[in-house]
Amino acid sequence: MKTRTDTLCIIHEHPKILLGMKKRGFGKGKWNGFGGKVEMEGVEDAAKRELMEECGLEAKDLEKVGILDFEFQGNPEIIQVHIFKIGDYSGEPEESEEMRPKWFHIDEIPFMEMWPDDMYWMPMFLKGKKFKGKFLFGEGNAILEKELEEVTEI
Ligand code: 6OG
Repeated sequence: MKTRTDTLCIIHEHPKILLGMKKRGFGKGKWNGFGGKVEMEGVEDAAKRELMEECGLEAKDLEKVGILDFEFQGNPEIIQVHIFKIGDYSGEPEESEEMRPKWFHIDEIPFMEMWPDDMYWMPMFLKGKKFKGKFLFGEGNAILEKELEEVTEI
């Protein structure tokens, strides 16, 4: 199995979170945090770069809160997503070619239009917990297997 590393940044300004509607590519039509593939750089630098590219915000303070491994049945590549909470940032969210940002109240997170794993780890994220996990997806992105645990260190 090959592993690819991705980042995912979520801004939590209680009681709202900032998500973006993915307009193209992998996950098109879903609300998600901002992120993408790590290139020739550190994971944190990649997270900052993707946040800037996708919604024009400069992350001032990032905290890694989760690592999730995603496997799709029949695909030999594991996507390891490093999830960051952005505590402080500068700028105003702006639409890009890839994402249309929108604030959601935490009671109105559109889980039905998000990756199906999100409803499991988002409550941990919102409570300020750290977590690690692994999801196996099958046909129609149905979750076939899941492991998710709260951790103290990432
Ligand atoms: P590009 O490859 O388009 O970035 N990502 C996932 N996010 C969630 N919530 N669940 C998943 O379950 C995901 N798989 C990938 C990582 C893809 C973006 O999508 C995230 C990246 O931020 C399967 O550059």
